[in-house]
Amino acid sequence: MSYVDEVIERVVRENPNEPEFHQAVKEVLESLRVVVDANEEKFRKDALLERLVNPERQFKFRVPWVDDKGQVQVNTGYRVQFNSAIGPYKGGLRLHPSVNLGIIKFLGFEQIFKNSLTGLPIGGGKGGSDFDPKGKSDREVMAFCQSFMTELCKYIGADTDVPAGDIGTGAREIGYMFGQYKRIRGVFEGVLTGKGLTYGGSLARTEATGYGLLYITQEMLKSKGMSLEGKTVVVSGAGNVATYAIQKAQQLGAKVVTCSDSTGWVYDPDGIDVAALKEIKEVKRARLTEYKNYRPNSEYHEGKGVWTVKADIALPCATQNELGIEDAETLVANGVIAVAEGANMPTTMEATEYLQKNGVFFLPGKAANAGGVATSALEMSQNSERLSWTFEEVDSKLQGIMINIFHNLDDAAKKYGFEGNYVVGANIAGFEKVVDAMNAQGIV
Ligand code: NDP
Ligand code: 2IT
Repeated sequence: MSYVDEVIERVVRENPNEPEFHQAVKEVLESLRVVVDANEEKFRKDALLERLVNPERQFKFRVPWVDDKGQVQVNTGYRVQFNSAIGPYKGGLRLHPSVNLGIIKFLGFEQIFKNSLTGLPIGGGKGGSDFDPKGKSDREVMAFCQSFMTELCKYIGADTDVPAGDIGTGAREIGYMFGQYKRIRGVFEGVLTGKGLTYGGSLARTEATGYGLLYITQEMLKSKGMSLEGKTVVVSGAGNVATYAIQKAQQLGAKVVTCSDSTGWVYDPDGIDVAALKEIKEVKRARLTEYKNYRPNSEYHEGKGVWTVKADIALPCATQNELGIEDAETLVANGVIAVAEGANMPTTMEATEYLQKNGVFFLPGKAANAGGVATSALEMSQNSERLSWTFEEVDSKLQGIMINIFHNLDDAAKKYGFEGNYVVGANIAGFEKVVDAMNAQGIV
């Protein structure tokens, strides 16, 4: 059996009930076959892949807090410090009822390669909790965040591990967590990114993931002699990534006709109104059912459906495995040109392969959504030098980073004989730097 197959089998055996983690590992290791097979004995002797798929350490902890009725609630907190070969652990905190260790491990594993692709010195990590911020009062969210940080603060620090936002963790949650960290540890340092602008946050971090997604999509289209101008785009999600992806797509001349949340989706033939979306989601924290009040010409539908709308470009920006084989078939039948992942692993492996086989340009999340973490790393730089850069300065660095990422994937894919396969390109390009650093640092 090949070394890659042995390691995949071992991951499945040793990490039962973690299907998302298995999926992420399989996707990466399948792509690396061409690199590993060429030097199999050395990789096997060094147990390089076993070291890559086993987190350096992981924490699981109790998070007790008191709700508004005086009832004590208990959630579970996680932080997985996956790989620090190229820098301090870096990655978001997800607050969603579906969170479990397997989900955090899949996200942490992806983060290793994503962070490497940014070209910046950040290792891979991820954390979160099964706490659901939806429907909670501000006081309840604060109580949870303070309790969560009371434990997490023992394991993180500006030079050790720097968490940030993800699903359910936005500016409000980061603020409460930062306040508690500072109170307990007594240091004002860049221990979290995505901070408010008055206490060390970076301009353009809020926009960065969505903007970066469009910068790399634009660069890919440019390499094919195309552009976003005049294209119809379907987006899923209505959170941080989706909102700013829609905004930048519109600025670049495309028309975005859909968005969605976990209960339903919106079709707006005139193009999504970003101001309305922000007011509903960022200010009112309400459901998309409200969108029709702002745009009478739009349609609201319960359940899933954005991939049934005919479009040139599809941008999944909600959550993992939200675009399956049937969705891929519909998109292809409707003539989609490109799919770029704003979310982490939103496309199933079967759907990805189908899209690629049918000539759809496919940009994987670890490259396409890397603008968020890249800008987090720029926030860390600003915190270290105790300066704040202008919006234009950060945004132009972000553009440069995304353009570079595209060419790195493209070159890596070509070099190994997989021209146009950006999944293979991303995994190999991300892996090469991490492996080089791991080899240089010995068996640790
Ligand atoms: P938000 O919490 O801001 O928004 C998430 C959106 O996705 C909401 O509209 C939410 O709907 C929807 N959603 C979440 N879970 C589900 C689900 N299980 N089923 C259907 N819809 C769902 O999160 P972000 O925008 O920050 O994150 C979106 C994706 O992008 C995630 O995969 C995240 O890991 C990834 N990402 C985020 C980055 C960032 O900087 N924030 C950076 C890189 C990747 P509802 O409100 O109804 O739950
Ligand atoms: O998935 C991701 O890259 C994020 N949620 C952002 C991580 C970060 O540290 O900014």
